Amino acid sequence: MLKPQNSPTRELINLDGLYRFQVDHEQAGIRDGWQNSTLDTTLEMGVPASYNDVFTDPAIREHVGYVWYQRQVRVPRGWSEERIHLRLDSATHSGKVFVNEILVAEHSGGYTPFSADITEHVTAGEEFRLTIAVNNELTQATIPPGSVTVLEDGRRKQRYLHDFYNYSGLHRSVWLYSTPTAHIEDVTVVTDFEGKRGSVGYRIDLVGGSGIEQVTVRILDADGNEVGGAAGAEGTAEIPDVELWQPGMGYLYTMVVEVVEEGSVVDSYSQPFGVRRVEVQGKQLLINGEPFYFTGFGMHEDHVTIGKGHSNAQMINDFQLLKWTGANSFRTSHYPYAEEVMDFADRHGIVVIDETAAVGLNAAFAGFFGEGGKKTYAEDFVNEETAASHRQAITELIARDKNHPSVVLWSIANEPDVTEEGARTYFEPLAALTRKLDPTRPVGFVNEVRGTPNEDKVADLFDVIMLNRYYGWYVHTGDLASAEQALEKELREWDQKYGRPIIITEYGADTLPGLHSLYDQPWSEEYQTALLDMYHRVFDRVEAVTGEQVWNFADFQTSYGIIRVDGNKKGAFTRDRKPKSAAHTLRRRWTEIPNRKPGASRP
Ligand code: GCB
Repeated sequence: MLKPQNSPTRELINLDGLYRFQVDHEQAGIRDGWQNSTLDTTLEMGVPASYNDVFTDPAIREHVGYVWYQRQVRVPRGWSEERIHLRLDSATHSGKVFVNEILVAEHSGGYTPFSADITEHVTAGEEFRLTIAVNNELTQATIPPGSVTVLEDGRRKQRYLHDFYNYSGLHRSVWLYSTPTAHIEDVTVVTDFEGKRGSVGYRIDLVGGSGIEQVTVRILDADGNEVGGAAGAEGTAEIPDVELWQPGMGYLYTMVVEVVEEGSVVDSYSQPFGVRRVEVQGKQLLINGEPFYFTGFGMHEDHVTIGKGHSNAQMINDFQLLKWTGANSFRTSHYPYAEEVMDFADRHGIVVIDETAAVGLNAAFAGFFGEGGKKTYAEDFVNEETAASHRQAITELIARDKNHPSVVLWSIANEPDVTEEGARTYFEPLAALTRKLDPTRPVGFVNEVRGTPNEDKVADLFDVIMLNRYYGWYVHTGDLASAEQALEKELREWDQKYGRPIIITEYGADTLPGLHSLYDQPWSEEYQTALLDMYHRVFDRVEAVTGEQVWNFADFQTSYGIIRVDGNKKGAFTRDRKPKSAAHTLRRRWTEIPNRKPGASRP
């Protein structure tokens, strides 16, 4: 799915800013057609942002159901010959979009974009009323799943089995844009290279034309010089003296796609891309033929006040801190991040493990909350409806992110149950779908502690082993010697059984900044550091470990719970991005080992 842009044939208007905002406490809005008139509210809300922490009223913060956003939008007067589209970069978790009284788009899945062609419903030069109803309910039919219960007093409660707060609203930008009638609908770029020669396979999908258009592509280097080109909707362009996209050096080319009809350009779109190759060979993940060692974090889109709202300034600050630690990568735990984040990673050579929002598909976590004995793959939990949403989540993630060179690996789920028989039936088709949609990147999922090499039923379906392990925290708490033995034993078992790359996608300890101890005392800054050091010793001994991503980059908000004190505190940075001691420890290690495992020989 193309990101909207200004081009010689397209115009783009950003619709962020203040919206009228109404919380649908009585669940009346859809029934009563709130889109048909001005919302009956004095509240206003900024877009993009989560609304939860913005207001003082707990009934808004914990609201389960629809909230409504509304504003007037004027269509530029010059757009009378154009197709006119609305695009929402996300609506968490589902959205209905109305132009005046008319429903023009509906989408579920809170972290991927959707759009509507609204040409028939608006007039160039005139205003329309844009109303967006956003629903934050999670059910067993959504990704991530959850359940809504109605309490005796009528309050509705949202339950979910993942460890981050259910921030809701319009977290990303809203756009109005124009395209010509015959226009480029999609661009797919697949790159490779041989020696100094780069090859750029491409496919252009067109819509709305007469079928007699011609397509040309021109490849521009980072300085804007034309270095290659091709004609036709599908083909391969060559770059003679190619500059590769490398970890730490995000060299980007631009593919300028033009649709020509009777000698004139009717549509033009510029797609940035990088030339690089990713493959798994034995126990290594290779980028451009060289073994890559991941350092970095599982992250969250999470900030004070704006929650999961995208902010360019916060994004730059987070990337600055990543760089300061020496990290070369991150995982988009546990959902696709804003496209601005992916573009930044492309430009700066940061390697990304790109994850769907399939988190919490695991009844064992309900046991953690006192509801033991449930099965995951069952009619009342992860069922065919969940699978359908999961297929949609994978499809939309790849459609959105396929052209990002920074993405080297798809993670199709975080910590699903992989011990029940049903896991294989569930995951086999999903792994196959991911490979079919993108044959060029390795595929994995992130495994939780109960899915040991003996218990796990699905690891062989994937290219890499990604493990979240909490030896020294949830098990062997405060006993790093036992934790060290247990960790090494398990990693060696994985290595022996599969001989595939192992990426440790989570390890860490909750830590209260300012708490110090001479002993191995959980929650102290010393313990967090000692635990990380212990993991690093083990990683350096086990050859198959090809990456370390600490949980988490920064402290983040969660739902209330007795094991969370104002959120999860496993950050190397506090929620307001101050370094804990651990951040300095990581910086010392990672700045010493850019992209390569300690002790690994250079080719
Ligand atoms: C995990 C989850 C992550 C949690 C983390 C924790 O395994 O993947 O979402 O936040 O553990 O801190 O418990």
